[in-house]
Amino acid sequence: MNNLVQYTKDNDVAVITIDNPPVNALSPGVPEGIAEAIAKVNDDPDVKAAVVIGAGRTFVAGADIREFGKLTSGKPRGAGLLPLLLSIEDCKKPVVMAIHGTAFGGGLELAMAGHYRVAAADAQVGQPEVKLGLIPGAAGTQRLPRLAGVVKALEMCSEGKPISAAEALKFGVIDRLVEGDLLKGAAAFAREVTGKPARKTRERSEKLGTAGQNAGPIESARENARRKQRGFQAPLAAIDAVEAATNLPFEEGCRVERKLFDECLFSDQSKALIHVFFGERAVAKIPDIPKDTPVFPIRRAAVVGAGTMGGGIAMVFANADIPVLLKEVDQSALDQGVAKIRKNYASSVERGRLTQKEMDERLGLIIPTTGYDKFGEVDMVVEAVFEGMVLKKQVFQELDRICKPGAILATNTSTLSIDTIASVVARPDVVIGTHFFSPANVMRLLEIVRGKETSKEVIATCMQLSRKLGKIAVLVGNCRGFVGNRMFGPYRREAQFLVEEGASVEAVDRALVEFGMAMGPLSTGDLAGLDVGWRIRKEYRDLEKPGVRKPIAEDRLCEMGRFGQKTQAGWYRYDENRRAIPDPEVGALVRKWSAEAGIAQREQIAAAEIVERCVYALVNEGARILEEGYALRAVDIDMIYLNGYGFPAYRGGPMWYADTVGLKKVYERVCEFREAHGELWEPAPLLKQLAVNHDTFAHFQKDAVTA
Ligand code: 3H9
Repeated sequence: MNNLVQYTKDNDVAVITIDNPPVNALSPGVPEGIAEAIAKVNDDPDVKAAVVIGAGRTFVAGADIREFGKLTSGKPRGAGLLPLLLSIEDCKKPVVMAIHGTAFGGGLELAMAGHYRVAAADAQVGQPEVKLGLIPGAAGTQRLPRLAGVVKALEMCSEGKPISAAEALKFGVIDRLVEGDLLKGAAAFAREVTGKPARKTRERSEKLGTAGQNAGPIESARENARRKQRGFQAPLAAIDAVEAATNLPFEEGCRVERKLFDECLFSDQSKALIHVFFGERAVAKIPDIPKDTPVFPIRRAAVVGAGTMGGGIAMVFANADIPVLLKEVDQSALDQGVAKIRKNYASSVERGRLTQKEMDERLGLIIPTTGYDKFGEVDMVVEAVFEGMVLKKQVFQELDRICKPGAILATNTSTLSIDTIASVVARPDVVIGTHFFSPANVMRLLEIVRGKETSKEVIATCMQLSRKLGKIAVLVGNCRGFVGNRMFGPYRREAQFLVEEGASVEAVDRALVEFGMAMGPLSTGDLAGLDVGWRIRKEYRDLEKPGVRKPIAEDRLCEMGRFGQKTQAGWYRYDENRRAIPDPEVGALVRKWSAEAGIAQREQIAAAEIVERCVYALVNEGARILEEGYALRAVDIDMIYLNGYGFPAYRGGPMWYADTVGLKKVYERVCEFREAHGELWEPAPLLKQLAVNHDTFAHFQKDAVTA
């Protein structure tokens, strides 16, 4: 036996322990070790049954995802595990799978090859492969419908969400919940079933249904996948594979699954989604802030400002079971803020996402106040007042006076300098940016902004806290717009230029939605409120370079009071349900303004050019940010765009996407745009350098973020 799989005996029960930390992935050596152990079970006359269990925190979390990255050819894969699973099912003695933690992907496939499955109450099982752009590749799509039924298997394989042990029991995926010691319970179960005929999952058919019964659920699964996971290929492939289980014998179904699995494995989508899986974990690793940096406990928090952002942030703390003070200047604004929070929670209760009891508990953790009296007790404050430096400075001076030593003083500013804010306090080392995205209680992204004086402990604390808050935190530097909004500027600028050059508003939005963006750039402006950018532009007008083209239409729309959804008119008109209606008046106005400004009109602007103009503008600015060190790695930028700006996960993020296109090609196109549209398209030196060296953004990394 190798050291990844141990074989021991508990009297007449063999115990096969998989020990491949941290998550017992099926790395090379693990399947071989299990196969050897099963052979021993067959050969040992004293052994009557076997238990397979995971060492450490979990059963098996699936195939080793790192191995997928090493595969380069189109040679069929996945076949390796199948013979092992057949040999387990063919074992002459009952094999009981004992599940704790997570039996995911190949882990659940392994478990389903056992004759029985028992699980700890807090265990979870699932086929999350679609989240990696894959489908189950070791007969998961064939065995799961035989155990759980076609409808449940369709859902689990195409959506990738795990189910709890209790639900798994209900659907027949597991046979018993074990209380107390899992191994003891599993061994006792194994003795109970010893001598009884053990059923092979692959030979079951009672839950497979008839063609007539399955047609509806399969079609509605496809419809759901197209709607809810627009643009993702793997969910549809997973449904095809489950369908094969319903109309083909097991072995043939496995062949269909393997073919689909291989197609997915070598797709750009899967490579992008695996990049996202590791990316979400990579952003937590900051080279100059080691893992053992001390962190402060955040037991109580406070939020200043009960507007949309402040209220959302207070909910984030309450959702993580952290009591939070919510402060507003006067009672009526406070009441309004609290009413909005209550309404948000109530709508979650209505939709069945929260129980009334949970809502009450969470509301109970939010303590409304109009004064700073209790601020001396909190470990962290997030300021979320109106975006103006004078006001922010006043708030921070107040916080400096009242908060206890060591309390973190965070600002939710999206545009102002952290260092200027920090300059008014006597303890700038505890000042940090925590830039939440709206709606704060929904969006996963949190930009953590490092000021010049921010201490490593404060950064480490915020990064760790973000996990508890259910956020993906990315450390960024203190430049204007930080990372996300700084890149969004050129992206939206190009969208507007395109309209001013003759593309319709709808054509620009449609091209980017078809590319995979959650929303088109012009619709996004309408949603956020066009007046927000308008006000900021007015404030920064003196920074504008004379003679450089700038968008004209959006300011004019604002001058007309067209602020977007909130005024029922912006780039589009909106009905009372906030549904967008194309507005020919906008087209006519923009044509007029463009003519006055002497902007040449083009007959036709292809969707591909619209995408290139907008997305390469993101990439070019991203390259500058990387070079200047305001983001540590390209993957950090990617995670910001996926979690805060609706960039399609199956394209991996803007920088990954550019690597996929090829930086030489991107650079050449940027140069063409420079020729056609002027200096705004000056290629970032880093883009040029990497393109010339046939390199990628993925290889580029800074040692520390520029503060
Ligand atoms: C599959 O199974 C295909 C099959 O059909 C078979 C085909 C033939 N491989 O997330 P954490 C690493 S596809 C390699 O921070 P948690 C992870 O990167 C697979 N590494 O912990 C991290 O490393 P680091 C289907 C893996 O407690 C460390 O382990 N399975 C794998 O928050 C700790 O992870 C999945 O998609 C892996 N499979 O969450 C499950 N899994 O410390 C993917 C984790 O260097 N995994 N690592 O950053 C998960 O969902 C979560 O990791 C899990 C634990 C819930 C298990």
